Amino acid sequence: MTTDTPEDAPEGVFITFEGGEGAGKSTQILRLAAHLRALTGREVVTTREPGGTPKAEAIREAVLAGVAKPYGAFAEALMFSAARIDHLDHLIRPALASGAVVLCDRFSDSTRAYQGAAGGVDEAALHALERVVVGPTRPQLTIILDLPPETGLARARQRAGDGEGADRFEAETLDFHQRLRVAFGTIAAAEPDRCVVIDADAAPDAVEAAIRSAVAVRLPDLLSGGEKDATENAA
Ligand code: T5A
Repeated sequence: MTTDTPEDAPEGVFITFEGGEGAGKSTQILRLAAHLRALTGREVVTTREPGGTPKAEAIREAVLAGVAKPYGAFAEALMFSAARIDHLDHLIRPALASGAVVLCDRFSDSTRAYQGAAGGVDEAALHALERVVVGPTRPQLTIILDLPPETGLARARQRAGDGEGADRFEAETLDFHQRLRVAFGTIAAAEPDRCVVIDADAAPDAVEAAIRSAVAVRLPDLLSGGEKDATENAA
């Protein structure tokens, strides 16, 4: 597989969305994708973790059903990593190499937060794992949707409907979800150039507006390049 960008294609842009359960990531990814397509004319690929490819989706089904839980949080980190390797090799890197904008619902910060800070796996071990699995394919921008875990869990429950039970991580204690929130805040504070925290405890339109502003500020070339392309196309 080649990771070279074809000469006539713009550089790929990798944006990840992170946060606790029911933070609104899926909702906002679709909105940002539509906005970027309309504004830039670029190919925008939306995807998720765990998942995004058939093999990674198979791992998703198993992990969220709790299959790896008895083996402990490090084993779960390995499962998420196996899914991530396939996702990177077969979807994310090829899309970036073709010049697409890739919007990914969760990525390696979720492993740091869920299996690391909240799950108790040694930070150094996860750091080494991330270095091997992710390599140089790091997001240019990570949007962290922040809200009280009680609100996010209530949203997730409402969406799932009364008939369905919580998945492997939704079923964790409130304390676990509070540790997650702190963990995402710590990640953002440690990498302020990459991460932006958005208040997700607001109406969807307000969250969308805040995300658009963050993208405009953090990735000005993405939007100005799009306007230039649109002008060129119109000429
Ligand atoms: N995981 C994942 C790990 O432990 N380690 C890892 O390395 C990785 C990659 C994935 C699980 O795997 C764990 C984390 C997760 O527990 P999932 O089902 O994909 O499982 O879980 P989430 O990513 O949390 O996805 P959710 O679908 O639960 O949440 P979203 O995508 O953040 O929220 P969304 O957009 O689906 O919205 C949820 C509901 O709220 C409403 C929506 O309409 C929807 O009904 N909503 C709002 N309501 C009010 N105000 C707003 N602003 C709203 N925005 C959305």
